[in-house]
Amino acid sequence: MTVVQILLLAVPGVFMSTEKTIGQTRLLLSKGDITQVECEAIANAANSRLAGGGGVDGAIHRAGGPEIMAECKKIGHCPTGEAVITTAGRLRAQKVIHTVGPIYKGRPEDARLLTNCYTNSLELAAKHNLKTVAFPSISTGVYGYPLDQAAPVALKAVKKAVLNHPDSFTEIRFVLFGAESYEAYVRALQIL
Ligand code: AR6
Repeated sequence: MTVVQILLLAVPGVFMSTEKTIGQTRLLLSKGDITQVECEAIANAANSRLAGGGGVDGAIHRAGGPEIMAECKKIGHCPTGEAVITTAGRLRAQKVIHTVGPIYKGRPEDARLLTNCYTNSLELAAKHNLKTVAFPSISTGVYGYPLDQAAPVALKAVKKAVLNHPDSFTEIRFVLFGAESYEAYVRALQIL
């Protein structure tokens, strides 16, 4: 290996793989806005009242229109770690899966609840025969989960769910908002 190659490998994100295949499922990391993604389902980082809010939740409701909130109101509540499904309104996706991440407190419970978000979201997607699913980085905004801890938890949970549902998904994509988030997931993917 040349000195130039060694230096490039040391720069995060350069020459590091941003996808992996698990069985028949492509696990992909991309940067961007999840409201613009063309997957069959997109996940939302919601709150337990399904009341809308800031961050990705606000962006999804703004882009998808009032139909999504109307269904959220009918459902009413979603406990932390659980997931519910609604229409995607005007979005390109067919469905939005709303899941409620834990508010980070630095306890082992956090990782268990964050794992449940991905597991339960993918259970719901499989049940509805939604084969391509996009996730934001749940809990790592307003809910304060450190990215370097959340990324490996998220990827491990998705890997396990894919192995449990070998025929259900063709593509699972993380749509990461900003370089810091993207790079944390790229690092976590290397050791998955
Ligand atoms: N596309 C993809 N990711 C995004 C987008 C977007 N358009 N916008 C933000 N992110 P957050 P949480 C990233 O705060 O931490 C809401 O008020 C963002 O950079 O949206 O689970 C809810 O109603 C971050 O990396 O969700 C809840 O009350 C990630 O999405 C609470 O926030 C998650 O940040 C949930 O907090």
